[in-house]
Amino acid sequence: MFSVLATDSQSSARLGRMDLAHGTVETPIFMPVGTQGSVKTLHPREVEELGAQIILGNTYHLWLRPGHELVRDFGGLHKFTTWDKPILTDSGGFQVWSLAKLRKITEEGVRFNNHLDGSKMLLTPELSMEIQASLGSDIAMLFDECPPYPCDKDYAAKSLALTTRWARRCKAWTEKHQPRSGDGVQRHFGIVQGSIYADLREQSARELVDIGFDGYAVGGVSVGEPEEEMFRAIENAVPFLPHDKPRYAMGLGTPPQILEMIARGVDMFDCVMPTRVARHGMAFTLDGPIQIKNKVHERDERPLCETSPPHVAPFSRAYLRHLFRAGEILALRLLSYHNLHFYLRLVAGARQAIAAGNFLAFKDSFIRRYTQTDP
Ligand code: PRF
Repeated sequence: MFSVLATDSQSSARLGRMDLAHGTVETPIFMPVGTQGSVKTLHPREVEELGAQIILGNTYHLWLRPGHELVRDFGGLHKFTTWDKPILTDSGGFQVWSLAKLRKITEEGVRFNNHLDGSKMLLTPELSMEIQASLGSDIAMLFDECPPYPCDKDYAAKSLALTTRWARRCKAWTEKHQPRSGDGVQRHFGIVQGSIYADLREQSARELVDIGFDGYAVGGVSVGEPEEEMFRAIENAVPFLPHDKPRYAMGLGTPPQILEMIARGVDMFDCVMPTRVARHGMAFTLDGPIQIKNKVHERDERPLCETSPPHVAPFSRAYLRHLFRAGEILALRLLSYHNLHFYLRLVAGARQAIAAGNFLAFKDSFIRRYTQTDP
């Protein structure tokens, strides 16, 4: 399902190809987030046009509304949304943690009051896999606990032991039910936890690899820890993950962080950042992010960025600023489109550089320009 096509001689970066039920994905890849079955503000054809190869959906949200059985009865998430390329679904534990009220973790699963109507619910490893099977995603994530930061070692160790026991239950469920995605099989990725503790990250990775999954994610990162801790968490997990399986860093990051993670051997990323900040007027450029609502752009004739896609390039910063200030929906759409294009172009550039054998030079020159402040 995954082949490494080239490895960088100066870093751990790799170029790969993932063959999934709904198509092929080239790695390193960025996955736009479509939590509710929609990449916010964009038409699925626009997301395709941007060159997105795989998007993300969320078990928690789609389970609560409209319900996984309804989606299943419509032929799965691909048919329901009209997105016919690969989809990865997150397992729900992390979203329960960040959105629901009165959560309680037990051996059985997570009990919580849902954030829509407050009703009491229980999400278990088996139910998470059942929901993801009904959604028919190409890749389903295992049900894990993402410990908060900071987190003492005792809690992190107990939490990771629970994540491993839940991983075994997820594996048992998928072996019994053999979930499918369209005409193919659904793939399942384990999630390495262990907070900031090197030995716990190693233990988590080894235990998951021992159970055996199609790919491995590093979770519990980008939860408020300093950036060096985040890089270290990846460095502590990657050596214990198989070379021939995809690696996914969940829920990050800034453009420089993505390149740093690729250099550390990560193949897949997802993040709400490009679309979320777009809706607040922030646009990514090769010279770093800009806030389009700022007065400096009032008479700025330039496009957002010299790499803006054809749909966005003709608009001046002044016009985009005006749209934001006037509360026009087009502003949110254009910045979302631009920012996703920026992220997808970034990983495409990384792939090209790995293939050409100059990834580190590409990374360093991108970061140098991106972080340079005006003289
Ligand atoms: N686990 C799951 N989803 C996630 C995370 C995690 O640890 C994170 C943490 N960065 C984002 N999304 N299941």
